[in-house]
Amino acid sequence: MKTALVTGISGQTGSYLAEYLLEKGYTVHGIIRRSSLIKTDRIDHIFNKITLHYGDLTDGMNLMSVIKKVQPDEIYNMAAQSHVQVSFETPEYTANADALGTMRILEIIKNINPKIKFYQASTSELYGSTPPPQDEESKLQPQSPYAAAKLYAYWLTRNYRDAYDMFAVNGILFNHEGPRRGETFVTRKITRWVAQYSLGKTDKPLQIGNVHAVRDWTDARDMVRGIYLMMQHDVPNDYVLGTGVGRTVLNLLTESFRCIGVELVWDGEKEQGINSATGEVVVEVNAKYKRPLEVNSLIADPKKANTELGWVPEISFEQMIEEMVDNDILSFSK
Ligand code: NDP
Ligand code: GDR
Repeated sequence: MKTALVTGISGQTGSYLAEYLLEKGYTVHGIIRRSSLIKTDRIDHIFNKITLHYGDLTDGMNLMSVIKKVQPDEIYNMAAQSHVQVSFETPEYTANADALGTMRILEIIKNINPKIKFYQASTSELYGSTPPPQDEESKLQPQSPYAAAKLYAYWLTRNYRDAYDMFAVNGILFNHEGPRRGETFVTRKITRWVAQYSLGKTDKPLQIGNVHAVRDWTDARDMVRGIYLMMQHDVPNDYVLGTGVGRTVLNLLTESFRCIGVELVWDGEKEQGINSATGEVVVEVNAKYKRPLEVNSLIADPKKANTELGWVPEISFEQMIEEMVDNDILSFSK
């Protein structure tokens, strides 16, 4: 039986990963941060099957003692300050957690047991202004403090693999979503608002930023399968995971409203979304949600993962959004 340590286990993808590893027969440990309110909603249902340790990526001594105690076979570094817009306001903290945090874990592995396998949660944000489609060979041109911090972590993961013969891999994951997605990311922000609208619980239009940005949205559960396959492959390598289909934020809005039977019409001049049946303004662009630098278009070319890992996503975009809207309707109905 293998032992895995998951940082960021209370986050969206870390929680799905923990479930998946349990299904595979792993003993699962996770690191959570102390907070004044309990934030374990995403892992409450598996609470008795996993072991949690308090910790923080910014605290090297703590990481050292947890890793020594757990003696994992595999470490999945899912923890991060993961919000791109927030990273413009907290660049130093983002670098400390996302860049130096990764370095701390790599150094500990190197020093205490270089046989521990390591997964780094890298991101399509690394490509920044490079036009799509993006694959493992595309130029890395980060456009935010978040992406720059993740670039350091990405390179260090490669460097430790090459220098110390460690099994260290980068999963270069494009956007992934699901009912557990954080509430301030664009998909969940929209599905939550749409759910409230369908229940008559909104008092003003949804406030949104750039509706023209293109992203490749995949279901987080499909991604978790890909992450696992990378870690079980014969040789450590870096892989892009995504569907290969790009959609605008406007497409996402239209699809989310479709789930509640509303046809959304976009007025490009006024930058407003209108309910075609009632004429009501339901979406408004608000500059507050626009970023100092935008990443215009990210669309994966996942050929390498398709051929070398046999990974293909199974859940469609439409299924994923419908599940998110339904799930939000359910929780707002309580
Ligand atoms: P979330 O924001 O949902 O989860 C992040 C997790 O990291 C939370 O458990 C959070 O804890 C924890 N965390 C944050 N800061 C620290 C810290 N200093 N020390 C320890 N733990 C910390 O992110 P996702 O699950 O969506 O993403 C997982 C990883 O994948 C992240 O590294 C993200 O950058 C990366 N990624 C995500 C993509 C996506 O589309 N979801 C795409 C590509 C990469 P708490 O609950 O206390 O805040
Ligand atoms: P992203 O995800 O920045 O791609 O990072 P997010 O959902 O925040 O934004 C996607 C796109 O939507 C535009 N947008 C808005 N975004 C938010 N959050 N809120 C809004 O109101 C809004 N309006 C428009 C954004 O400008 C952007 O173009 C996610 C995170 O999970 C990262 O951790 C991860 O590395 C990348 O995906 C891949």
